[in-house]
Amino acid sequence: MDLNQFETVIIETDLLILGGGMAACGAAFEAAYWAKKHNMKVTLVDKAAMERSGAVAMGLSAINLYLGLKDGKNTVEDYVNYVKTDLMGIARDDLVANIARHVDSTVHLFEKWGLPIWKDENGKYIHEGRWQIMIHGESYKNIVSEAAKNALKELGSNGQYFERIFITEPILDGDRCIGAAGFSVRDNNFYIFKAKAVLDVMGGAVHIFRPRSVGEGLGRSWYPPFNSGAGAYFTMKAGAEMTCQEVRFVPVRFKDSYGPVGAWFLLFKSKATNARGEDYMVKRASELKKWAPYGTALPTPANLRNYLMLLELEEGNGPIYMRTDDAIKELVANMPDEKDAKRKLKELESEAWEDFLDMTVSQALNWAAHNIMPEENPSEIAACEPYFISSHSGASGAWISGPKDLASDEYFWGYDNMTTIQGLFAAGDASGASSHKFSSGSFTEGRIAAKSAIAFCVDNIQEVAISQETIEELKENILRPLATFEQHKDYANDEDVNPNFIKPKMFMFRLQKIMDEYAGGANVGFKTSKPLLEKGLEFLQYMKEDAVKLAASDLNELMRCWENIHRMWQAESHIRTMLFREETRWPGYYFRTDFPEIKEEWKCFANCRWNPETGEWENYKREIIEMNK
Ligand code: SFD
Ligand code: AMP
Repeated sequence: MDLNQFETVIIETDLLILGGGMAACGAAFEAAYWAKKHNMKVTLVDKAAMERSGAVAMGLSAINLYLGLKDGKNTVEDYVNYVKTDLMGIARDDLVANIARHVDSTVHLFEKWGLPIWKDENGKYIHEGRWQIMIHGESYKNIVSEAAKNALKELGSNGQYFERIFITEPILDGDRCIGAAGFSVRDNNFYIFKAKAVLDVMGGAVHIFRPRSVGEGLGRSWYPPFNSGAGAYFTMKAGAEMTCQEVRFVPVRFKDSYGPVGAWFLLFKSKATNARGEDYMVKRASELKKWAPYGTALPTPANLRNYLMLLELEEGNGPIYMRTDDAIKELVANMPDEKDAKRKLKELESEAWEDFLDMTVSQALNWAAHNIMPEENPSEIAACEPYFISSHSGASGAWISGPKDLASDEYFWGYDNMTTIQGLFAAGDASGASSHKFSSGSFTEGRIAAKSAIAFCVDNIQEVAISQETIEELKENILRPLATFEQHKDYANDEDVNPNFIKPKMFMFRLQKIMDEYAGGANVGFKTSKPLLEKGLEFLQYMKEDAVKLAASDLNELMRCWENIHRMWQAESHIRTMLFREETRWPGYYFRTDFPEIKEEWKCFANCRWNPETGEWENYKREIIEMNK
């Protein structure tokens, strides 16, 4: 590929929204309202097509965050306590509460835009659990992205969105973020986006750890493989403070195809057992006392539910089963007559299949392929490989300012959701320490962040400037893998094996092997220790040296190269923060064999920062402060 063919396109805007997922759609919707008032430009950039990009690509079968504040059953404080307990005491009350107090209105908007929400005979939402409501959500992302696009279109020439442009790097002016660089994955265009405020909503990180599915199902993962760590990389590379980079999420899912378990546990009241039919949550209840007060609270935190299951597997009591058959029998047994029981059985069968068809189609195929009928057979469940996703039950992401009325002075620095870099905002999976926001909360947080980012633009109206030298430097660096391939491709007769370069797929396998074996991946039972982490870090340094030799034969591979560099940074911050926290706090997510207990002195945030001036990492503790009430 001739690099001289690459055009440099410069786009100028006020607010730049990076990503096109749930948080980005919320941001675009809200930003359009405030931009109209202040005559501001809003530009959104997604690496894929918004209609099906991000985690909600396949759809969802539930909205996991809805408080129903009007009904008076739940309060914002209840939700804050739930989230904090689930994360073993580590959460920012102010951030969780800010989302929780606004989320209901988001859900009502989704319904207005056409999302079908399950209702009972009185027209009330059907709850899966206390905070979760059921939806017919196969087209969830289409509905939400259409509303976001419409909002931008209403701004006329002040609103635009770009699809299939991959963002690689932040652009800085001192301690302020003034834009981003990227490239089109469809044509030879290199992009510079100049902005007064930048909102990073580029999602979580998948395929950093070796997945359970390798050759036979490579690419199959619970969270979308195309969320490859850009969210965290962007803020880290800008020099922003990060939080909870050690808090990965290990979900338990139906084995091999990663089907969701929430509806089974909460809606169908199913139990999970070992191969002997023993309910490990009952059998091992005494283990939970070691992790008090969180272990003895209800519901049991997700990582501890995992942990009890992992103990069963260690003792050789697998496979672990979701007892779908027993759950359905139990629900039907409560019906007064046979006709009702038959109708109920049909209804439950259809709900069970829809749960997968709405959000994890391959799990339905897996059932069909293995002759599984949920009303007749139990199904295997298993702990997945770890993911970085702060919107579900993980917490990693940027350290952001809270809302003025709820945040303590230490947690507030002028604008909601602004990172420690001026003009750089984060939300959804890209912001940390406010878990359990899910799809509705991420959209809501995007709204909060966008409103605040527009306020930043209003307060900082002067134009920003990016020098030609910076642009040329970025272009050369970002397109380097294409140049490397071009230069050396004829040295060997196999494109993938060449001593002069490394292809992104090999690079990814190498990263995943390090993370799996040294940083507590699925294949070592999520266990690690100081010597293992230090060895992993050593191997990561060699990878960093080799990263300059990444090679791409086309635009798609160029994207793969950068995805893996982003992953590598997330991996390094993860290892460093696990090393820093000398305790085991989330035993079902990772277990430090050298520090096997939870410790009061570590009831704090473990934050980190990559210093762009020195190129060194810093780790430090931050206090957990309750919100102002
Ligand atoms: O079953 C770049 N989620 C669930 N949420 C719920 O409310 N209910 C559920 O039922 C949920 N479950 C679930 C969920 C997700 C998945 C995959 C499954 C099941 C199978 C979680 C939500 O989906 C999640 O919380 C939100 O989507 C998070 O929102 P956000 O905006 O932080 O991330 P995103 O939607 O993935 O969007 C990311 C965007 O960034 C783009 N992007 N753009 C440009 N340049 C780059 N370099 C980029 N890198 C990424 C992406 O294209 C995307 O647009 S259940 O488990 O509980
Ligand atoms: P999941 O399908 O595991 O992503 O779960 C969907 C929702 O149900 C999330 O809010 C989970 O925290 C919650 N959940 C799943 N399983 C359980 C359980 N056994 N007990 C309590 N909450 C659960």
